[in-house]
Amino acid sequence: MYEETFQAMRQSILDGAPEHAAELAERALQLGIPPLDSINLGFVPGMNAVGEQYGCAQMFLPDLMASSEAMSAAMAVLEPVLRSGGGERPMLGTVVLGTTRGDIHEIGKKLVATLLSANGFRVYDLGADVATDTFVAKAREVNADVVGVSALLTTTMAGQRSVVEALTRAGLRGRVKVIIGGAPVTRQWAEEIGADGYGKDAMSAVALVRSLMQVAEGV
Ligand code: B1M
Repeated sequence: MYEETFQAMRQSILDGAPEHAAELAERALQLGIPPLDSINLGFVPGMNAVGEQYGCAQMFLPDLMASSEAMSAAMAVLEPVLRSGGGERPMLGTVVLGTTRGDIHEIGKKLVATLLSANGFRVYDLGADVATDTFVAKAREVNADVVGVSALLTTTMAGQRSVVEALTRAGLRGRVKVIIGGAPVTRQWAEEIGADGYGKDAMSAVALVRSLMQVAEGV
Protein backbone atom coordinates (compact mmCIF):
# COMPACT_ATOMS: atom_id res chain seq x y z
CA MET A 1 0.00 0.00 0.00
CA TYR A 2 2.85 2.38 0.84
CA GLU A 3 5.24 0.88 -1.71
CA GLU A 4 5.89 4.25 -3.37
CA THR A 5 6.89 5.80 -0.05
CA PHE A 6 9.14 2.84 0.79
CA GLN A 7 10.72 3.09 -2.66
CA ALA A 8 11.39 6.83 -2.13
CA MET A 9 12.96 5.99 1.25
CA ARG A 10 15.29 3.42 -0.34
CA GLN A 11 16.25 5.96 -2.99
CA SER A 12 16.95 8.72 -0.44
CA ILE A 13 19.52 6.42 1.18
CA LEU A 14 21.08 5.51 -2.18
CA ASP A 15 21.22 9.23 -3.04
CA GLY A 16 22.82 10.04 0.33
CA ALA A 17 20.19 12.73 0.92
CA PRO A 18 19.72 13.30 4.70
CA GLU A 19 17.15 16.10 4.45
CA HIS A 20 14.98 14.16 2.04
CA ALA A 21 15.26 10.99 4.16
CA ALA A 22 14.16 12.94 7.26
CA GLU A 23 11.24 14.51 5.35
CA LEU A 24 10.11 11.08 4.16
CA ALA A 25 10.32 9.72 7.70
CA GLU A 26 8.19 12.65 8.97
CA ARG A 27 5.68 12.20 6.16
CA ALA A 28 5.40 8.48 6.89
CA LEU A 29 4.60 9.20 10.54
CA GLN A 30 1.89 11.66 9.42
CA LEU A 31 0.45 8.97 7.12
CA GLY A 32 0.31 6.57 10.08
CA ILE A 33 2.97 4.19 8.75
CA PRO A 34 4.45 2.32 11.76
CA PRO A 35 8.06 3.52 12.29
CA LEU A 36 9.37 -0.04 12.22
CA ASP A 37 7.85 -0.54 8.74
CA SER A 38 9.57 2.63 7.49
CA ILE A 39 12.86 1.31 8.87
CA ASN A 40 12.56 -2.32 7.75
CA LEU A 41 10.79 -1.84 4.40
CA GLY A 42 12.16 1.57 3.37
CA PHE A 43 15.45 2.70 4.85
CA VAL A 44 17.23 -0.59 5.70
CA PRO A 45 16.78 -2.06 2.17
CA GLY A 46 18.33 1.21 0.92
CA MET A 47 21.30 0.67 3.23
CA ASN A 48 21.61 -2.94 2.09
CA ALA A 49 21.64 -1.84 -1.56
CA VAL A 50 24.35 0.68 -0.70
CA GLY A 51 26.37 -2.11 0.93
CA GLU A 52 26.03 -4.30 -2.19
CA GLN A 53 27.05 -1.47 -4.53
CA TYR A 54 29.99 -0.56 -2.31
CA GLY A 55 30.99 -4.26 -2.17
CA CYS A 56 31.24 -4.44 -5.97
CA ALA A 57 32.90 -1.02 -6.37
CA GLN A 58 29.85 0.71 -7.88
CA MET A 59 29.89 3.12 -4.91
CA PHE A 60 32.83 4.48 -2.96
CA LEU A 61 33.57 5.50 0.62
CA PRO A 62 32.22 9.11 0.36
CA ASP A 63 28.95 7.66 -1.01
CA LEU A 64 28.85 5.18 1.87
CA MET A 65 29.27 8.03 4.34
CA ALA A 66 26.60 10.17 2.67
CA SER A 67 24.20 7.21 2.76
CA SER A 68 24.87 6.54 6.42
CA GLU A 69 24.17 10.22 7.18
CA ALA A 70 20.85 9.87 5.37
CA MET A 71 20.09 6.74 7.41
CA SER A 72 20.98 8.53 10.65
CA ALA A 73 18.76 11.48 9.71
CA ALA A 74 15.79 9.14 9.17
CA MET A 75 16.51 7.28 12.40
CA ALA A 76 16.67 10.59 14.33
CA VAL A 77 13.03 11.18 13.33
CA LEU A 78 11.82 7.62 13.90
CA GLU A 79 13.73 6.57 17.02
CA PRO A 80 11.96 8.83 19.54
CA VAL A 81 8.60 7.54 18.31
CA LEU A 82 9.75 3.91 18.56
CA ARG A 83 11.21 4.48 22.00
CA SER A 84 8.03 6.05 23.32
CA GLY A 85 6.47 2.58 22.92
CA GLY A 86 8.47 1.68 26.08
CA GLY A 87 6.53 4.29 28.09
CA GLU A 88 5.42 3.45 31.57
CA ARG A 89 6.15 -0.27 31.62
CA PRO A 90 8.17 -1.80 34.46
CA MET A 91 11.75 -2.67 33.50
CA LEU A 92 12.17 -6.30 32.41
CA GLY A 93 15.95 -6.34 32.74
CA THR A 94 19.20 -4.49 32.13
CA VAL A 95 21.18 -4.73 28.90
CA VAL A 96 24.63 -3.31 28.13
CA LEU A 97 25.20 -2.87 24.41
CA GLY A 98 28.05 -1.76 22.20
CA THR A 99 29.95 -2.26 18.96
CA THR A 100 33.24 -4.03 19.37
CA ARG A 101 36.73 -2.50 19.46
CA GLY A 102 37.97 -1.11 16.13
CA ASP A 103 34.49 -1.05 14.59
CA ILE A 104 32.61 2.24 14.12
CA HIS A 105 29.40 0.82 12.60
CA GLU A 106 26.51 1.57 14.89
CA ILE A 107 23.29 2.12 12.96
CA GLY A 108 22.10 -1.47 13.47
CA LYS A 109 23.20 -1.62 17.10
CA LYS A 110 21.31 1.65 17.79
CA LEU A 111 18.22 0.05 16.32
CA VAL A 112 18.66 -2.95 18.64
CA ALA A 113 19.02 -0.52 21.58
CA THR A 114 15.91 1.40 20.58
CA LEU A 115 13.75 -1.71 20.23
CA LEU A 116 14.99 -3.17 23.52
CA SER A 117 14.09 0.12 25.27
CA ALA A 118 10.73 0.19 23.55
CA ASN A 119 10.13 -3.35 24.79
CA GLY A 120 10.76 -2.52 28.43
CA PHE A 121 14.49 -3.13 28.97
CA ARG A 122 16.87 -0.64 30.58
CA VAL A 123 19.60 -0.19 27.99
CA TYR A 124 23.10 1.22 28.46
CA ASP A 125 24.41 1.89 24.95
CA LEU A 126 28.19 2.26 25.10
CA GLY A 127 28.40 3.37 21.45
CA ALA A 128 30.91 2.08 18.91
CA ASP A 129 34.60 1.10 19.06
CA VAL A 130 34.15 -0.13 22.63
CA ALA A 131 37.06 -1.77 24.47
CA THR A 132 36.48 -5.23 25.94
CA ASP A 133 37.20 -4.00 29.47
CA THR A 134 34.57 -1.27 29.11
CA PHE A 135 31.86 -3.89 28.44
CA VAL A 136 32.96 -5.81 31.55
CA ALA A 137 33.19 -2.73 33.79
CA LYS A 138 29.75 -1.46 32.73
CA ALA A 139 28.17 -4.91 33.15
CA ARG A 140 29.51 -5.04 36.71
CA GLU A 141 28.56 -1.42 37.51
CA VAL A 142 24.92 -1.70 36.42
CA ASN A 143 24.46 -5.37 37.37
CA ALA A 144 23.59 -6.26 33.77
CA ASP A 145 21.48 -9.27 32.90
CA VAL A 146 22.64 -9.27 29.28
CA VAL A 147 25.65 -7.90 27.40
CA GLY A 148 25.15 -7.43 23.64
CA VAL A 149 28.11 -7.06 21.29
CA SER A 150 27.70 -5.94 17.69
CA ALA A 151 30.33 -6.37 14.93
CA LEU A 152 29.98 -5.41 11.26
CA LEU A 153 33.46 -6.29 10.06
CA THR A 154 34.84 -9.81 9.76
CA THR A 155 38.03 -8.43 11.31
CA THR A 156 36.26 -7.16 14.46
CA MET A 157 34.18 -10.27 15.16
CA ALA A 158 37.10 -11.52 17.27
CA GLY A 159 36.20 -8.74 19.74
CA GLN A 160 32.96 -10.60 20.47
CA ARG A 161 34.95 -13.63 21.60
CA SER A 162 37.14 -11.34 23.75
CA VAL A 163 34.07 -10.00 25.57
CA VAL A 164 32.82 -13.54 26.33
CA GLU A 165 36.28 -14.52 27.62
CA ALA A 166 36.73 -11.34 29.67
CA LEU A 167 33.32 -11.75 31.35
CA THR A 168 34.31 -15.33 32.23
CA ARG A 169 37.65 -14.18 33.68
CA ALA A 170 35.81 -11.50 35.69
CA GLY A 171 33.58 -14.20 37.21
CA LEU A 172 30.43 -12.61 35.74
CA ARG A 173 29.51 -15.25 33.18
CA GLY A 174 27.34 -17.17 35.66
CA ARG A 175 24.78 -14.38 35.79
CA VAL A 176 25.39 -12.34 32.64
CA LYS A 177 24.16 -13.67 29.28
CA VAL A 178 25.96 -12.60 26.11
CA ILE A 179 24.27 -12.01 22.77
CA ILE A 180 25.98 -11.06 19.55
CA GLY A 181 24.88 -9.72 16.17
CA GLY A 182 25.86 -7.80 13.05
CA ALA A 183 25.84 -8.55 9.33
CA PRO A 184 28.75 -11.07 9.23
CA VAL A 185 27.74 -12.85 12.45
CA THR A 186 26.17 -16.33 12.38
CA ARG A 187 24.61 -18.74 14.84
CA GLN A 188 27.59 -21.01 14.29
CA TRP A 189 29.99 -18.22 15.35
CA ALA A 190 27.90 -17.60 18.47
CA GLU A 191 28.19 -21.29 19.37
CA GLU A 192 31.90 -21.35 18.61
CA ILE A 193 32.72 -18.45 20.97
CA GLY A 194 30.34 -19.58 23.72
CA ALA A 195 27.83 -16.70 23.42
CA ASP A 196 24.28 -17.41 24.58
CA GLY A 197 22.69 -16.43 21.29
CA TYR A 198 22.73 -14.53 18.05
CA GLY A 199 20.21 -11.98 16.76
CA LYS A 200 19.75 -11.88 12.98
CA ASP A 201 18.03 -8.50 13.24
CA ALA A 202 16.79 -6.10 15.88
CA MET A 203 13.42 -7.81 16.38
CA SER A 204 15.03 -11.21 16.86
CA ALA A 205 17.50 -9.65 19.30
CA VAL A 206 14.53 -8.54 21.42
CA ALA A 207 12.95 -12.01 21.22
CA LEU A 208 16.29 -13.57 22.17
CA VAL A 209 16.77 -11.32 25.22
CA ARG A 210 13.20 -12.04 26.33
CA SER A 211 13.75 -15.78 26.04
CA LEU A 212 17.16 -15.72 27.78
CA MET A 213 15.58 -13.78 30.64
CA GLN A 214 12.56 -16.08 30.60
CA VAL A 215 10.10 -13.19 30.28
CA ALA A 216 6.62 -14.71 30.16
CA GLU A 217 4.53 -14.18 26.99
CA GLY A 218 2.25 -11.14 27.07
CA VAL A 219 4.49 -9.26 29.55
CO1 B1M B 1 31.00 -0.05 6.40
N1 B1M B 1 31.29 -1.90 5.77
N2 B1M B 1 32.94 0.24 6.44
N3 B1M B 1 30.55 1.79 6.85
N4 B1M B 1 29.22 -0.48 5.92
C1 B1M B 1 30.10 -2.76 5.64
C2 B1M B 1 29.81 -3.49 6.95
C3 B1M B 1 30.54 -3.71 4.44
C4 B1M B 1 29.83 -5.08 4.47
C5 B1M B 1 30.33 -3.00 3.08
C6 B1M B 1 30.78 -3.86 1.91
O1 B1M B 1 31.95 -4.01 1.67
N5 B1M B 1 29.85 -4.43 1.18
C7 B1M B 1 32.10 -3.81 4.69
C8 B1M B 1 32.55 -4.92 5.66
C9 B1M B 1 33.24 -6.08 4.95
C10 B1M B 1 33.51 -7.14 5.97
O2 B1M B 1 34.36 -7.02 6.81
N6 B1M B 1 32.75 -8.22 5.90
C11 B1M B 1 32.38 -2.42 5.26
C12 B1M B 1 33.67 -1.80 5.24
C13 B1M B 1 34.77 -2.56 4.54
C14 B1M B 1 33.92 -0.57 5.88
C15 B1M B 1 35.26 0.17 5.98
C16 B1M B 1 36.48 -0.71 6.31
C17 B1M B 1 35.46 0.98 4.68
C18 B1M B 1 36.80 1.67 4.55
O3 B1M B 1 37.16 2.48 5.36
N7 B1M B 1 37.49 1.27 3.52
C19 B1M B 1 34.98 1.17 7.14
C20 B1M B 1 35.24 0.53 8.52
C21 B1M B 1 35.55 1.52 9.57
C22 B1M B 1 35.61 0.83 10.95
O4 B1M B 1 34.60 0.38 11.46
N8 B1M B 1 36.77 0.78 11.51
C23 B1M B 1 33.50 1.36 6.99
C24 B1M B 1 32.84 2.55 7.35
C25 B1M B 1 31.48 2.74 7.22
C26 B1M B 1 30.79 4.09 7.45
C27 B1M B 1 31.41 4.93 8.57
C28 B1M B 1 30.86 4.89 6.17
C29 B1M B 1 29.30 3.63 7.68
C30 B1M B 1 28.94 3.39 9.17
C31 B1M B 1 28.24 4.61 9.80
C32 B1M B 1 27.72 4.31 11.20
O5 B1M B 1 27.34 3.21 11.59
N9 B1M B 1 27.68 5.36 12.00
C33 B1M B 1 29.28 2.28 6.96
C34 B1M B 1 28.11 1.61 6.53
C35 B1M B 1 26.83 2.41 6.64
C36 B1M B 1 28.12 0.28 6.01
C37 B1M B 1 26.96 -0.55 5.37
C38 B1M B 1 26.73 -0.01 3.96
C39 B1M B 1 25.64 -0.53 6.10
C40 B1M B 1 25.69 -0.91 7.58
C41 B1M B 1 24.35 -0.55 8.19
O6 B1M B 1 24.25 0.46 8.89
N10 B1M B 1 23.30 -1.33 7.86
C42 B1M B 1 27.56 -2.01 5.38
C43 B1M B 1 27.02 -2.93 4.30
C44 B1M B 1 25.86 -3.76 4.82
O7 B1M B 1 25.84 -4.20 5.96
N11 B1M B 1 24.89 -4.01 3.99
C45 B1M B 1 29.01 -1.76 5.51
C46 B1M B 1 21.94 -1.06 8.30
C47 B1M B 1 21.74 -1.68 9.69
C48 B1M B 1 20.30 -1.46 10.13
O8 B1M B 1 21.99 -3.08 9.57
O9 B1M B 1 24.18 -2.94 10.84
O10 B1M B 1 23.48 -5.12 9.71
P1 B1M B 1 23.10 -3.87 10.40
O11 B1M B 1 22.31 -4.26 11.75
C49 B1M B 1 21.22 -5.17 11.73
C50 B1M B 1 21.64 -6.63 12.01
O12 B1M B 1 22.96 -6.93 11.62
C51 B1M B 1 21.36 -6.78 13.48
O13 B1M B 1 20.24 -5.95 13.70
C52 B1M B 1 20.36 -4.77 12.92
C53 B1M B 1 18.99 -4.26 12.56
O14 B1M B 1 18.23 -5.22 11.89
N12 B1M B 1 22.38 -6.43 14.46
C54 B1M B 1 22.35 -7.00 15.70
C55 B1M B 1 23.37 -5.53 14.43
N13 B1M B 1 24.02 -5.51 15.60
C56 B1M B 1 23.40 -6.39 16.40
C57 B1M B 1 23.66 -6.75 17.72
C58 B1M B 1 22.85 -7.73 18.29
C59 B1M B 1 21.83 -8.32 17.58
C60 B1M B 1 21.55 -7.98 16.27
O15 B1M B 1 23.02 -8.14 19.54
C61 B1M B 1 24.02 -7.53 20.32
